[in-house]
Amino acid sequence: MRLTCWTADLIGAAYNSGQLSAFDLPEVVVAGRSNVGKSTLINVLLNRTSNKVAYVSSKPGKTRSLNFYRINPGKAEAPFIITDLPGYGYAVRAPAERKNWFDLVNSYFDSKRDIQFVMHLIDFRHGPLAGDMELTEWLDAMGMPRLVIFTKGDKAPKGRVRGMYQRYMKGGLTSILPPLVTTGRNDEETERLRGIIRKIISERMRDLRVPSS
Ligand SMILES: Nc1nc2c(ncn2[C@@H]2O[C@H](COP(=O)(O)OP(=O)(O)O)[C@@H](O)[C@H]2O)c(=O)[nH]1
Ligand SMILES: [Mg+2]
Repeated sequence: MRLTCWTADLIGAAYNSGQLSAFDLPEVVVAGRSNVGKSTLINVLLNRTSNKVAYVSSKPGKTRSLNFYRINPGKAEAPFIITDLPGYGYAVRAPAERKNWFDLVNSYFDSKRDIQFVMHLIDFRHGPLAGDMELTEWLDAMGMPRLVIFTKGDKAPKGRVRGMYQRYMKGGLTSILPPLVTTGRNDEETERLRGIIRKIISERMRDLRVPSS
Protein backbone atom coordinates (compact mmCIF):
# COMPACT_ATOMS: atom_id res chain seq x y z
CA MET A 1 0.00 0.00 0.00
CA ARG A 2 1.38 3.39 -0.99
CA LEU A 3 0.67 6.10 1.55
CA THR A 4 0.47 9.69 0.47
CA CYS A 5 2.75 12.30 1.95
CA TRP A 6 1.09 15.62 2.72
CA THR A 7 2.79 18.42 4.60
CA ALA A 8 1.07 21.26 6.45
CA ASP A 9 1.60 24.59 8.16
CA LEU A 10 -0.56 26.12 10.85
CA ILE A 11 -1.40 29.45 9.21
CA GLY A 12 -3.96 30.90 11.57
CA ALA A 13 -5.97 30.51 14.76
CA ALA A 14 -9.08 32.33 15.96
CA TYR A 15 -10.48 32.49 19.50
CA ASN A 16 -13.23 34.90 18.45
CA SER A 17 -14.92 35.93 15.24
CA GLY A 18 -12.78 39.09 14.94
CA GLN A 19 -9.73 36.87 14.50
CA LEU A 20 -11.07 34.86 11.55
CA SER A 21 -8.73 35.26 8.59
CA ALA A 22 -9.78 34.78 4.99
CA PHE A 23 -7.72 32.63 2.63
CA ASP A 24 -7.97 32.29 -1.09
CA LEU A 25 -8.04 28.48 -0.95
CA PRO A 26 -10.74 25.81 -0.69
CA GLU A 27 -11.42 24.63 2.84
CA VAL A 28 -12.27 21.25 4.34
CA VAL A 29 -13.66 21.44 7.88
CA VAL A 30 -13.13 19.04 10.79
CA ALA A 31 -15.99 19.19 13.33
CA GLY A 32 -17.02 17.11 16.33
CA ARG A 33 -17.33 16.86 20.08
CA SER A 34 -14.42 17.73 22.34
CA ASN A 35 -12.03 14.80 22.55
CA VAL A 36 -13.59 12.90 19.62
CA GLY A 37 -10.24 12.87 17.81
CA LYS A 38 -10.19 15.92 15.50
CA SER A 39 -6.54 16.82 16.11
CA THR A 40 -5.56 13.16 15.95
CA LEU A 41 -7.21 12.72 12.55
CA ILE A 42 -5.42 15.79 11.19
CA ASN A 43 -2.06 14.46 12.41
CA VAL A 44 -2.82 11.04 10.94
CA LEU A 45 -3.78 12.54 7.58
CA LEU A 46 -0.41 14.26 7.65
CA ASN A 47 1.26 11.05 8.80
CA ARG A 48 2.61 12.74 11.93
CA THR A 49 3.07 10.43 14.86
CA SER A 50 5.77 12.45 16.49
CA ASN A 51 6.32 16.15 15.75
CA LYS A 52 2.56 16.66 15.62
CA VAL A 53 1.01 19.56 13.78
CA ALA A 54 -2.29 19.60 15.66
CA TYR A 55 -2.33 19.60 19.46
CA VAL A 56 -3.72 16.34 20.91
CA SER A 57 -4.91 16.12 24.51
CA SER A 58 -6.43 13.38 26.61
CA LYS A 59 -8.33 16.08 28.54
CA PRO A 60 -11.59 17.14 26.87
CA GLY A 61 -12.15 20.76 25.96
CA LYS A 62 -8.54 21.78 25.36
CA THR A 63 -8.77 23.27 21.89
CA ARG A 64 -10.95 26.33 22.14
CA SER A 65 -9.58 27.97 19.05
CA LEU A 66 -10.45 27.42 15.43
CA ASN A 67 -7.24 26.48 13.63
CA PHE A 68 -6.33 26.75 9.96
CA TYR A 69 -3.82 24.35 8.43
CA ARG A 70 -2.55 24.90 4.92
CA ILE A 71 -2.07 21.51 3.29
CA ASN A 72 0.57 21.10 0.60
CA PRO A 73 -0.34 17.80 -0.99
CA GLY A 74 2.54 17.64 -3.46
CA LYS A 75 3.58 19.07 -6.79
CA ALA A 76 0.75 17.82 -8.98
CA GLU A 77 -2.07 18.72 -6.60
CA ALA A 78 -3.62 21.96 -5.50
CA PRO A 79 -3.13 23.20 -1.92
CA PHE A 80 -6.15 23.58 0.36
CA ILE A 81 -6.97 24.34 3.97
CA ILE A 82 -8.10 22.04 6.75
CA THR A 83 -10.05 23.98 9.36
CA ASP A 84 -10.10 22.44 12.84
CA LEU A 85 -13.21 23.71 14.65
CA PRO A 86 -13.29 23.97 18.44
CA GLY A 87 -15.06 20.96 19.98
CA TYR A 88 -18.56 21.06 21.40
CA GLY A 89 -20.50 19.08 23.95
CA TYR A 90 -18.09 19.06 26.83
CA ALA A 91 -20.46 18.81 29.80
CA VAL A 92 -18.94 21.20 32.31
CA ARG A 93 -18.77 24.13 29.92
CA ALA A 94 -20.23 27.41 31.11
CA PRO A 95 -23.05 29.03 29.12
CA ALA A 96 -20.78 31.97 28.22
CA GLU A 97 -18.33 29.56 26.69
CA ARG A 98 -21.01 27.80 24.70
CA LYS A 99 -22.15 31.16 23.36
CA ASN A 100 -18.57 31.96 22.38
CA TRP A 101 -18.36 28.62 20.56
CA PHE A 102 -21.57 29.29 18.67
CA ASP A 103 -20.62 32.89 17.77
CA LEU A 104 -17.23 31.78 16.45
CA VAL A 105 -18.47 28.78 14.46
CA ASN A 106 -21.52 30.65 13.16
CA SER A 107 -19.33 33.56 11.95
CA TYR A 108 -17.00 31.07 10.35
CA PHE A 109 -19.77 29.45 8.28
CA ASP A 110 -21.37 32.85 7.63
CA SER A 111 -18.24 34.47 6.19
CA LYS A 112 -17.51 34.29 2.49
CA ARG A 113 -15.41 31.16 2.22
CA ASP A 114 -14.92 28.37 -0.21
CA ILE A 115 -15.94 25.57 2.16
CA GLN A 116 -16.09 22.26 0.30
CA PHE A 117 -17.48 19.96 2.96
CA VAL A 118 -17.45 19.15 6.67
CA MET A 119 -15.85 16.02 8.06
CA HIS A 120 -18.14 15.30 10.99
CA LEU A 121 -16.28 13.14 13.51
CA ILE A 122 -18.36 10.84 15.71
CA ASP A 123 -17.04 8.48 18.36
CA PHE A 124 -17.79 4.99 17.05
CA ARG A 125 -18.37 3.61 20.55
CA HIS A 126 -21.24 5.99 21.28
CA GLY A 127 -22.65 6.78 17.86
CA PRO A 128 -24.29 10.17 17.30
CA LEU A 129 -25.13 12.01 20.56
CA ALA A 130 -27.42 15.01 21.09
CA GLY A 131 -24.74 17.58 20.15
CA ASP A 132 -23.94 15.62 16.99
CA MET A 133 -27.59 15.66 15.94
CA GLU A 134 -27.75 19.41 16.55
CA LEU A 135 -24.70 19.97 14.36
CA THR A 136 -26.21 17.71 11.68
CA GLU A 137 -29.44 19.70 11.60
CA TRP A 138 -27.58 22.98 11.54
CA LEU A 139 -25.31 21.96 8.65
CA ASP A 140 -28.25 20.44 6.74
CA ALA A 141 -30.16 23.71 7.14
CA MET A 142 -27.14 25.56 5.69
CA GLY A 143 -26.95 23.08 2.81
CA MET A 144 -23.41 22.21 3.87
CA PRO A 145 -22.23 18.75 2.66
CA ARG A 146 -21.25 16.50 5.57
CA LEU A 147 -19.14 13.35 5.59
CA VAL A 148 -19.38 11.26 8.78
CA ILE A 149 -16.08 9.86 9.99
CA PHE A 150 -16.20 7.54 12.97
CA THR A 151 -13.20 7.73 15.28
CA LYS A 152 -11.92 5.24 17.87
CA GLY A 153 -13.11 2.28 15.82
CA ASP A 154 -10.20 0.38 17.34
CA LYS A 155 -11.80 0.71 20.79
CA ALA A 156 -14.97 -1.19 19.79
CA PRO A 157 -14.96 -4.98 20.17
CA LYS A 158 -13.88 -6.38 16.77
CA GLY A 159 -16.79 -8.75 16.40
CA ARG A 160 -19.33 -5.96 16.99
CA VAL A 161 -18.06 -3.36 14.53
CA ARG A 162 -20.29 -4.43 11.62
CA GLY A 163 -23.41 -4.64 13.74
CA MET A 164 -22.79 -1.26 15.37
CA TYR A 165 -22.18 0.35 11.98
CA GLN A 166 -25.43 -1.04 10.61
CA ARG A 167 -27.33 0.07 13.66
CA TYR A 168 -26.09 3.66 13.31
CA MET A 169 -26.97 3.71 9.63
CA LYS A 170 -30.44 2.30 10.27
CA GLY A 171 -30.89 5.01 12.89
CA GLY A 172 -30.96 7.52 10.05
CA LEU A 173 -27.39 8.79 10.11
CA THR A 174 -26.85 10.76 6.91
CA SER A 175 -23.57 11.46 5.11
CA ILE A 176 -22.58 12.38 1.54
CA LEU A 177 -20.65 9.08 1.30
CA PRO A 178 -20.70 5.95 3.46
CA PRO A 179 -19.08 6.87 6.81
CA LEU A 180 -15.48 5.78 7.33
CA VAL A 181 -14.28 4.07 10.49
CA THR A 182 -10.89 5.39 11.62
CA THR A 183 -8.56 4.20 14.36
CA GLY A 184 -6.08 7.02 14.93
CA ARG A 185 -3.55 5.23 12.75
CA ASN A 186 -2.38 5.78 9.22
CA ASP A 187 -4.13 2.86 7.54
CA GLU A 188 -6.13 2.09 4.40
CA GLU A 189 -9.16 3.94 5.74
CA THR A 190 -7.02 7.08 6.15
CA GLU A 191 -5.75 6.68 2.60
CA ARG A 192 -9.35 6.33 1.40
CA LEU A 193 -10.17 9.59 3.17
CA ARG A 194 -7.22 11.33 1.48
CA GLY A 195 -8.59 10.06 -1.83
CA ILE A 196 -12.04 11.54 -1.09
CA ILE A 197 -10.56 14.90 -0.10
CA ARG A 198 -8.29 14.91 -3.14
CA LYS A 199 -11.19 14.15 -5.48
CA ILE A 200 -13.44 16.85 -4.03
CA ILE A 201 -10.68 19.47 -4.14
CA SER A 202 -9.59 18.61 -7.69
CA GLU A 203 -13.17 18.61 -8.99
CA ARG A 204 -13.73 21.97 -7.40
CA MET A 205 -10.59 23.31 -9.09
CA ARG A 206 -11.91 22.00 -12.39
CA ASP A 207 -15.21 23.81 -11.81
CA LEU A 208 -13.34 27.06 -11.34
CA ARG A 209 -11.31 26.76 -14.54
CA VAL A 210 -12.35 29.31 -17.15
CA PRO A 211 -13.62 27.49 -20.22
CA SER A 212 -11.44 28.18 -23.28
CA SER A 213 -13.36 29.80 -26.12
N1 LIG B 1 -7.65 4.57 20.40
C1 LIG B 1 -7.90 5.72 19.78
N2 LIG B 1 -7.68 6.89 20.43
C2 LIG B 1 -7.96 8.05 19.77
C3 LIG B 1 -8.46 8.06 18.44
N3 LIG B 1 -8.63 9.35 18.08
C4 LIG B 1 -8.25 10.10 19.14
N4 LIG B 1 -7.85 9.35 20.17
C5 LIG B 1 -7.42 9.82 21.52
O1 LIG B 1 -8.48 10.62 22.06
C6 LIG B 1 -7.95 11.74 22.79
C7 LIG B 1 -8.47 13.06 22.22
O2 LIG B 1 -7.98 13.23 20.90
P1 LIG B 1 -7.87 14.66 20.20
O3 LIG B 1 -7.40 14.41 18.81
O4 LIG B 1 -7.09 15.63 21.04
O5 LIG B 1 -9.41 15.11 20.20
P2 LIG B 1 -10.05 16.53 19.78
O6 LIG B 1 -10.38 17.22 21.07
O7 LIG B 1 -11.29 16.19 19.01
O8 LIG B 1 -9.04 17.26 18.95
C8 LIG B 1 -6.44 11.60 22.72
O9 LIG B 1 -6.01 10.91 23.88
C9 LIG B 1 -6.22 10.74 21.47
O10 LIG B 1 -5.02 10.00 21.52
C10 LIG B 1 -8.68 6.79 17.78
O11 LIG B 1 -9.15 6.69 16.64
N5 LIG B 1 -8.39 5.67 18.50
MG1 LIG C 1 -8.20 19.19 19.06
